[in-house]
Amino acid sequence: VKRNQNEPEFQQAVYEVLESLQPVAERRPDLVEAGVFERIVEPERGIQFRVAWVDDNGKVQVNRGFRYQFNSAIGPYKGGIRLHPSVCASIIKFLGFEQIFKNSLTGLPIGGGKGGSDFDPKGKSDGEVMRFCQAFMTELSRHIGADTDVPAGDIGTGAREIGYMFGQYKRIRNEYVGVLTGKGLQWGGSLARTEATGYGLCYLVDAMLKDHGTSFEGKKVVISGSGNVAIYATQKATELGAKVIALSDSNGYVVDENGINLDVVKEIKEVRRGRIKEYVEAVPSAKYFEGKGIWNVKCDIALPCATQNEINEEDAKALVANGVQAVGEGANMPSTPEAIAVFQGSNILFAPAKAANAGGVATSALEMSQNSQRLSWTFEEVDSKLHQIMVNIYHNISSAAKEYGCEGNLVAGANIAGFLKVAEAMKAQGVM
Ligand code: AKG
Repeated sequence: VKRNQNEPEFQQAVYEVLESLQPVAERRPDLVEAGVFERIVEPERGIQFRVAWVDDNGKVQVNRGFRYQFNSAIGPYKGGIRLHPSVCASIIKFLGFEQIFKNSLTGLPIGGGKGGSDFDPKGKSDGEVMRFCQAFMTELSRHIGADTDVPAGDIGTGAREIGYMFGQYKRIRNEYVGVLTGKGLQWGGSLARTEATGYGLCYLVDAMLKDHGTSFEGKKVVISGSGNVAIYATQKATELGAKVIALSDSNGYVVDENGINLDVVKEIKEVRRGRIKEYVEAVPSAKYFEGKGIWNVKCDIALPCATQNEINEEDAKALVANGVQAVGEGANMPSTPEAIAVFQGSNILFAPAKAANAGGVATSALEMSQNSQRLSWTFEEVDSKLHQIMVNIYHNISSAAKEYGCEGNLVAGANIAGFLKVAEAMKAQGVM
């Protein structure tokens, strides 16, 4: 604890995991003896570096870059790059730590890592974004590789940023390899990667609902965020028979009781790079509300897809009071520990992020496989593998919870199932 005093997000993530691993420590003294619990909370390597670039006015700008290579016991480090002004060591370490368990749950051979920078792409020109990405990759390229560490997108890093980073890696290393995922379809990307996190979230929540004799059919859904995860969760939930009635961004939220029109959202977010309040210009019957408050909108299913700690205790109580039946986390760690306690004390179905949003990284691993084969699979092939992976994750975490005496607690189930695979590998590979 002393070691990470100024890292509250990282401590929060570690506490949650270690708490649920208590029954594993009791049943597996061999893992305790192998020091797995102490070792897994310490990143194998953390890199912090200066990213200097020149803005459109000719002024030198300096940002801070990070890559935490957390755990490589079951495969090359894998995880996204977050570009957001809030990025600091604590946030990248919490994300990298969570990534270990999430990646393990996919059943695919990927270790855990995460990177980012406090650079804010909002309001920057294409040229500025390109110069930043090139400067960022100039340093990062020394530390990553197709068999070493394979970054991808996250908040603030989409197809455009991955393109500039891939171009710079190729220029520096003179290698055309699958060193990043989330690439464009013409240059090594996988079909369905864009949709994967949002689709995967709905596939897992659907499996959870079905296991409890219900489904998305006829349900009202509130989704926070309006980025990639939120957009494709909206699409899949709608396809599965639900009506998505609200989306948000960091300024406010929009409520459309007729069901969100995704074409309008895609035009705003993907083409104009605008704000969600612009939705009401195209759909005047919808309402826009400034500020936080989306969790007061009455719904059957809530899918937080914005960012960490976006649902606090009060928000969770409001959701429960309004009769929410299920919550599935599309963002990383969107519920505070107090909010999770409210959900777990209320008998609602709760799917934690490590399991629920694993579809993105799972499909990234499928992109890596296609790159290694130098082949591209069809959309249907990738989507059906993704679907199967998400259903398997649900059943694995649900069984792990049962086996370790906490039936129905999917937070514990995800942590236990994700941990065991990595822990066995760490023990087998010796102390390091
Ligand atoms: C996440 O799952 O949060 C990621 O950052 C995964 C990104 C990827 O490697 O596809």
